Amino acid sequence: MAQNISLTRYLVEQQRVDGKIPAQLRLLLEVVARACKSISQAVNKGALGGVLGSAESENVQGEIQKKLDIIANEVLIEANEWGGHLAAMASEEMDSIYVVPNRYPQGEYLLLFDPLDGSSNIDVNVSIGTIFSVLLKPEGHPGVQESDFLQAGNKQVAAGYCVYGPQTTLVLTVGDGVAMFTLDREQGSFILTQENLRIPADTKEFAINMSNKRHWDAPVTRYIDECLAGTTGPRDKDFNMRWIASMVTDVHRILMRGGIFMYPWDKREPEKAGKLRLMYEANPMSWLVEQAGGMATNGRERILDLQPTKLHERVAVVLGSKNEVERVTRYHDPA
Ligand code: AHM
Ligand code: MG
Repeated sequence: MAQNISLTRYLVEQQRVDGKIPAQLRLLLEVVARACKSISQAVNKGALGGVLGSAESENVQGEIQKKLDIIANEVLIEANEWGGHLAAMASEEMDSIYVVPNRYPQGEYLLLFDPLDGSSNIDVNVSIGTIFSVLLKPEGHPGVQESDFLQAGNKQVAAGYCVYGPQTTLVLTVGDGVAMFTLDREQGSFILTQENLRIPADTKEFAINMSNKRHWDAPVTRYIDECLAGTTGPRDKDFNMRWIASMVTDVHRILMRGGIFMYPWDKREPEKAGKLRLMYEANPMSWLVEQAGGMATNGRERILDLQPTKLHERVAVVLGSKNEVERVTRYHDPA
């Protein structure tokens, strides 16, 4: 790999070589990356920047918002609204869509994001992140409405996330594999540090919130019990467990070294399909995982083929190393 390839150069070269990235999309991705740099700075300042703690407000899903949830949301909106590349945005932290104001030109893309994923980790200095997904606004009518966003994940034109951890790392796909960039704080730019990320098909590491075990459905309990039995059980190998409670960080680990991540449906709120959001979390992460050779289902179906019926829809998530995700999916629906 050539040395010191910035995100800008990477995107320009992708645009030039095979035309995969139209100019507006390139601008969009650069603007999102710039916003992530600002969020990273706010995260780094922590208590010194007065950004920790609760904002004492609730989002549309009834979750208490942290100050950083709101700051990250505002940073993403302010960075993206004026460039002419977007028609509208939707966020986990906003009740309804945000249409680009009339004073700015309207573009053809729709941007969706979870501005600060892993909110419960903000105040305890554990890695958190931003997740984003890009769609094209459907043609055929002027303006933009909420139904324009209700597209299956297989329609995404770009997806990625930025982890604010020991390093700030941006991971991106435009449907041609997965590339990773690390923020060089001295240069102030994201530098390409790995291309063509691959998730091994097999793994010995699972990620699930074990404290919910008594609420799970039988197939999930069966899978985890078999992992826990280790060399004395049917899997004939010992498993390791990790649960960071920031999906972005758990998925990043899986992209780096394999593993399986699950946030399944459970009996606590049976009317909800799952905890995680389809449009802001599951779809972008599922596409990244598939682009790296992994697999993502809701236990039964491929996540990317699910037709959303509402913006803040929730979904059960099983993703990561292909052979393990296949196994969990098989346990849900034995042939
Ligand atoms: P958030 O977007 O409000 O932070 O919620 C999503 C997070 C995921 O990042 C993580 O996998 C999960 O919620 C953790 O949930 P729990 O605290 O139930 O383990
Ligand atoms: Mg989240």
